[in-house]
Amino acid sequence: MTAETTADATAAKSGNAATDKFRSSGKTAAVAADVARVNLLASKLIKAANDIVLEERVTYDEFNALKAWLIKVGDDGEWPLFLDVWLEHSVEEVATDHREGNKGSIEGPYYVPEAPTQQSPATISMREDEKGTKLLFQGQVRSTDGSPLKDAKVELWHADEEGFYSQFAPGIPEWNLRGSFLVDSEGNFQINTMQPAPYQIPTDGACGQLIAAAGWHAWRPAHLHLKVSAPGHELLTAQLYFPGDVHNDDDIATAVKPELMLDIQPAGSGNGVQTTYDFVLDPVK
Ligand code: MBD
Ligand code: FE
Repeated sequence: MTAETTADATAAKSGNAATDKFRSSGKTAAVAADVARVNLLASKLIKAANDIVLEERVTYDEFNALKAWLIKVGDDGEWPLFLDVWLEHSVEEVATDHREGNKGSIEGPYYVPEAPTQQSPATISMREDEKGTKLLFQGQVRSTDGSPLKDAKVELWHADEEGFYSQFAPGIPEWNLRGSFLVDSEGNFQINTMQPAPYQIPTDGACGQLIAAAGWHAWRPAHLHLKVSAPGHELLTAQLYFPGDVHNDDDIATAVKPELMLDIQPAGSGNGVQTTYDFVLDPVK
């Protein structure tokens, strides 16, 4: 058998990897135990679905198509993808709308904790022949009062130039384009990486089937994923975007915000591009 490459990427492979990662994430322990809350939320969800059936006069054929599709979402391991693309943005909004510091965005299905840690300045782990435009990503982490956070950590993960994530597409080194970076004594970080490509969610699984059937598109604009943390501060989960990407205005995951747009400049080194973005974290109240 020959080694797998990204040409072997399928919805089921990335979906099942995302499902397995979620199962082992510890997040499943958060299942609500409060009967009143479950009653409220489950009743509202069921009522909303029934209202649609009555209002739109949904047929048995459509009901059965829904059943078949929901079964396929599970078979393809695409529940994390489906929920993160079409629902997480509202959950993120509720979770963070009290913040005075940085705007955040959704985590998405492809975060992996405990990436190798490096002291900034650093180069993220990548293949020797990693394709794409070199990107120097730098900035400072501060608290809402303006003080630099010297004990902050910047976790960065993103797709490669073909739009693939390590650990979710086959044939990519485990920690490729994933890293955890410790800032310097002034809260500054400098990370060398590669500019990611726009990302198309898998078209050959249940989510892709829905997108095609509904006449939508499957694209997210190119993005960097980040988790920025510091002692005594709320964890910031964010994404940053590149000006001019055609999908900045119609992200399938509704996760773009104007505050998350990068300012991309030619690199001082003469090779590639660079950008400076400062993060402001809210102290834990
Ligand atoms: C991604 O890369 C992503 O960031 C989200 C939110 C959903 C699917 C793929
Ligand atoms: Fe992503």
